[in-house]
Amino acid sequence: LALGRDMREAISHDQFVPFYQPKICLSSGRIVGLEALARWQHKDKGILTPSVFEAVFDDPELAPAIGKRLIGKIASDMRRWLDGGCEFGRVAFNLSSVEFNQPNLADDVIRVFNLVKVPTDRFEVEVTEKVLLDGQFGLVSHILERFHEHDVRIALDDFGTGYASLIHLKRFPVDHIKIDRSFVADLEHDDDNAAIVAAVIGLGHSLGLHVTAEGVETEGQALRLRTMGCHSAQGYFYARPMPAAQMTELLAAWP
Ligand code: G
Ligand code: G
Ligand code: NA
Ligand code: MN
Repeated sequence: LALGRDMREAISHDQFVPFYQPKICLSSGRIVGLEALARWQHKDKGILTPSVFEAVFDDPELAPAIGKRLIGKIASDMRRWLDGGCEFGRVAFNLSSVEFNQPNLADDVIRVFNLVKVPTDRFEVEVTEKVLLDGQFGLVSHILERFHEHDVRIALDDFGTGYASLIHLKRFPVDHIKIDRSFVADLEHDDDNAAIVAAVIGLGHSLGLHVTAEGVETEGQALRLRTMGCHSAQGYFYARPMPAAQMTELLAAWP
């Protein structure tokens, strides 16, 4: 990966931080979890989204190091929330394909959780179908099983956009499917999207999986999803991804 000076500095000065977006239970309205999303705290340009640095998550040298440092920060934020009596549910973090080239990934990450004394069942790993397909089957399933043994939940992200091989739901220890936001957009006016969302929710129910809708931007979408039996929702309608300090305030103020 050819890096500009800015990016090299971002890595050496550890300028990547987790932002958090809440996930809301559609029947109770409560926050049941958060997704951690990486941001670059640029010295002049302010907060930058992965659109300008996503390539680092595909780099075999950089991704493991940056990923682990982010996970360390996530675990510390959670420790602080636990100490403050702040209920946040479960926190999900994303892992890319190249991060799965590390046979000890799960054990390394779990060691970090243990170090800060945050229970492992407070975490969730989000992977896309790309991760399941790119990686060596034996290695990826070993790592996911290892997480799973420690009650770290496994979510299949962007569900429906990849190869939609339902076989993934059988071959890997998936607990949770996240319906991609492209199907949630226009849910109220596009019958095809509504049919796809309904089918995925039905699939989730049949297989005993938790189902989250991503990219919920309107109250209409949220109501429709609730009627359809979707468990939880995430999106701008509720909140945008925000820094840990702001999330502390949101958690305290949420009804
Ligand atoms: O956060 P949005 O806010 O812009 O995220 C864009 C993309 O970057 C998403 O597909 C998300 O999965 C990915 N992403 C965000 N944070 C991380 C991270 O910490 N690790 C990995 N591997 N991907 C991430
Ligand atoms: O990991 P994943 O690809 O699912 O990352 C989620 C992405 O979706 C992030 O870039 C996040 O900032 C973005 N996002 C979260 N909520 C919404 C939303 O309501 N609308 C849109 N357009 N994007 C969202
Ligand atoms: Na994700
Ligand atoms: Mn997604």
